Amino acid sequence: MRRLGGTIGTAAARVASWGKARALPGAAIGLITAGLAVGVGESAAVWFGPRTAPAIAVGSAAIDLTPTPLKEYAVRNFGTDDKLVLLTGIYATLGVIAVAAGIVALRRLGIGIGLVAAFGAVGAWAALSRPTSAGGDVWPSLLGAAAGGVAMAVLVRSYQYQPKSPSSPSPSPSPSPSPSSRLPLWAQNRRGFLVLAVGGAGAAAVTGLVGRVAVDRRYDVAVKRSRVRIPAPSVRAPALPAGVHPNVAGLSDFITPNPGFYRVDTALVLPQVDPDAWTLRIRGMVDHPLELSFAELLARPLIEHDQTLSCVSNEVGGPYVGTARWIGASLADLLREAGIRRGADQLVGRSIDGMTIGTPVESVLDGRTGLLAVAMNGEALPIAHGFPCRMLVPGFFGYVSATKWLVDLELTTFAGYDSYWVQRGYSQTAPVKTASRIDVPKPFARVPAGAITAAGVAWATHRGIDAVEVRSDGGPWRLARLAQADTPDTWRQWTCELTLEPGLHKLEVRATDAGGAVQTEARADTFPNGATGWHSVVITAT
Ligand SMILES: Nc1nc2c(c(=O)[nH]1)N[C@H]1C(S)=C(S)[C@@H](COP(=O)(O)O)O[C@H]1N2
Ligand SMILES: [Mo]
Repeated sequence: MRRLGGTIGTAAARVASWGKARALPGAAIGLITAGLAVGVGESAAVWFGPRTAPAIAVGSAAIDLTPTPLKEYAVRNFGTDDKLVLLTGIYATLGVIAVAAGIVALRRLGIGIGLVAAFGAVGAWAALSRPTSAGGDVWPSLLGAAAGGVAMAVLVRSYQYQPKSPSSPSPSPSPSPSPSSRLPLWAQNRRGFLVLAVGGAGAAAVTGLVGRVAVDRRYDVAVKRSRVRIPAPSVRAPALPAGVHPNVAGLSDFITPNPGFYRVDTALVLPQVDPDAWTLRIRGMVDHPLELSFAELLARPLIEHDQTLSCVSNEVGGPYVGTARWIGASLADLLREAGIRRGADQLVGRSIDGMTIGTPVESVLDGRTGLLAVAMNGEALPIAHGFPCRMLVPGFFGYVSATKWLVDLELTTFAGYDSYWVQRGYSQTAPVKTASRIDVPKPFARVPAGAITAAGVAWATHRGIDAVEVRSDGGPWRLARLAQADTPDTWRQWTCELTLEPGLHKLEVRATDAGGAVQTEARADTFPNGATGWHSVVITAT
């Protein structure tokens, strides 16, 4: 027993000291390998396009493959930061695996190289899985993996030629001299290893940073966007009535400024669409397929129109809603020019990055102001909001009406085609549900007891809002004072004076749409076609 124990003890000590001796250089080798692979991949993406960079490709594939409930969770908890969280997660995972691969590689180089190759394959597969991918998209991942593999082999061999220190006996077989002959003599000692490691880390940093900056520069369309001149619209929106916005501190602006407008999309890197090269195709079940340049789109009669846009993922009381003054060409006019064939009931918008969004043809043609929008609040569409052209159809959630970076319109049927979110379980079509929100007071605010003014917004886009009611502590509903309406396609602001005793209070709000339907109290999840329920805030009067 003693002997056995002693043997195990010695073996454990050996493994431990072996592990210790190799943990640090192994981790360094792994991280340098991964860094160089990612860096070379980023540099190669300068040629093959921003979405072919390995981490971006893997992240984009992950977004498309993520089960809907997890995606809902991410949107709920990380909001617009969800993409940052995802990329951080990808880099962290890569880092952990890289450390392990480096340590393993010191013992078995083949396994380490195999892991690097596997990662290259995953990156290449992810790049190919993009809906708009081309064969060349695999190169950044493959070149990155090749660079990483070479770096790993060189570093491992160089490290193995260090003189063995007596305190860390090596259980691995002595390296055979043949591979060493491929390394120059200077690399076959500790100093040589350090030089190689520092050089590898430097090369990783340079290729990564230079690649990233060059990609941003080469594909950035901000300068072209700044040169776009939007012609004066032939149909102007009426001036905003003076009374659309009650002057209450903390109440949302009536027109949401562009920088504060919510953004929801699956784009890990913003599509950079060159307006000079942009075209819009209209095809499918039409008599005359059309193709339009940006200049031709701008030359059409332009319509200015105020519209509230909201997201199906908006929770009761949530922030994914905003109102803007848009300018665009009439969607219905263009479709009529193309000649819609009988039976076409779905209009599918495609973006340059392959997003698909399906809208009922019937609604587009029923007289509402659907736009091929080119401007938002007095400037060309911001890149994040779809530059150079997006679709808008008032009355529907964004995922079934508001394709950004639009390049293609296809007339088809609902029976024949499911768009992106429909493939993931959401409803084929989803009219905006009547909703209302308390902006003031904020949740858990402390307010002076006595008279207070509550204020907020309510929307039933395209139907319009006829009434808003507020109550405290489950008491009788009181009619709020409605601010002036802009159009049925925009939200409506409201205020309500309340008198509160000292103590804790729960305020609730509900709206009635212009058809007389009262917003339902029944709670529904955002999936599969939008949340319902009354928004409430709990406050303390003191
Ligand atoms: N190309 C593209 N268009 C898109 C999306 C997208 O992911 N990709 N998301 C849609 C969704 S879900 C919404 S709610 C709106 C949001 O528009 P915004 O980001 O301009 O507010 O865009 C829609 N258009
Ligand atoms: Mo959305």
